[in-house]
Amino acid sequence: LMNDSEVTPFSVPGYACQRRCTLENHNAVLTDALSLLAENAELSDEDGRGVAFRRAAAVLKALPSAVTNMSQLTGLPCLGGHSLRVIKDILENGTSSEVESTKESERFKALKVLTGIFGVGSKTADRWIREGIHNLQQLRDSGQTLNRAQQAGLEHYDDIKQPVSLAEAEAIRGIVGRAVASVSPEAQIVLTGGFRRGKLTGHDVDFLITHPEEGSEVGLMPKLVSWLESRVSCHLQNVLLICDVIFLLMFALFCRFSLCCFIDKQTRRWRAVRVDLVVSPISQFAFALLGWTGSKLFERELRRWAGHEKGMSLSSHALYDNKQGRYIRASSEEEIFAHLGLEFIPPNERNA
Ligand code: 8DG
Ligand code: MN
Ligand code: MN
Repeated sequence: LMNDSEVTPFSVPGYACQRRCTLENHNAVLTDALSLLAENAELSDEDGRGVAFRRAAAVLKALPSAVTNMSQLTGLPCLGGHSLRVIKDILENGTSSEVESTKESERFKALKVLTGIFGVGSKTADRWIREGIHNLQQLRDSGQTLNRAQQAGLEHYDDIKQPVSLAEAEAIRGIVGRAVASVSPEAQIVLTGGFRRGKLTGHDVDFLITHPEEGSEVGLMPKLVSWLESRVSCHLQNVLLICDVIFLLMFALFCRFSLCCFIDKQTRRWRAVRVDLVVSPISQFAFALLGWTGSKLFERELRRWAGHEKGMSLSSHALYDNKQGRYIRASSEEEIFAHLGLEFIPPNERNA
């Protein structure tokens, strides 16, 4: 063991969008623990606490080696008293009693199971728990009224919980890509989300679609969806069987759809996969690409940086300069980072 006097503290910048963070994590035990507490806070509608744990975890993810001694953390940003206590517990005892008891708590387990159903958020889950519903069987037996998304979510619970592989994501890109090409030959489709950051699995597949001519993207989404509904059904092709890219659950949120489709891998089994489709006009494409690549914390930190340090408002549509009272155009992610006065961070280093 080192003396405190021999320890060189780590040093990282205060905002996650100033840090390069690959998928290599030297502090996974600590960040898993903090992420679990973040998740518990988020599921309990304590977003402030959730963000605090997420920020603390992101700082540890960015460190070049494993933390072995508390004094290495001196001066690091975003590590509040609560997070430091958890880290100390784990360094000294191998586990954190708070994390362990959270993991084992009936309420946390029930919240996880119920919000794991597509279409169920923490408010609904909380109401069900107060009505004595803690698991899927109790939910089925309860006679609760479920909307279409939730019905499909319950029906395909095991599939949707199962991570999507990169191979599956690419297969789905092929299908959606063909559909896009059929309804609008010049339209472009890009894989965003975790897969663009280099992850090999994900909880869904995120696509961003645009058209090189401003305005030609209008109406693309409904055309795409009806093409998928009518043409993809029961289309057999080698190892890939696509049937009924579900009409089950398609809900529009502005121009955003989240739908679920069945694919067959080599197993010829069907499975449901969550797919997020976003259409963006070309003038907003760089902002949409940046906004949908993630990670969620990286995005949040970009917006915090823009607001607090630059007096600007960043969204996945635009960048607005609050002082000058005008929108700032950008046609690439690099330009947006430059406007924000940030060093460009490539997607595979945005894994905060
Ligand atoms: P995963 O699916 O591999 O598990 O992780 P991910 O790809 O990083 O997460 P995600 O939940 O699919 O989210 C990808 C990005 O999309 C994330 O940075 C935040 C962004 N995003 C949403 N929902 C919304 C939304 O409603 N509006 C906007 N503008 N962005 C959103 O997830
Ligand atoms: Mn995703
Ligand atoms: Mn998504």
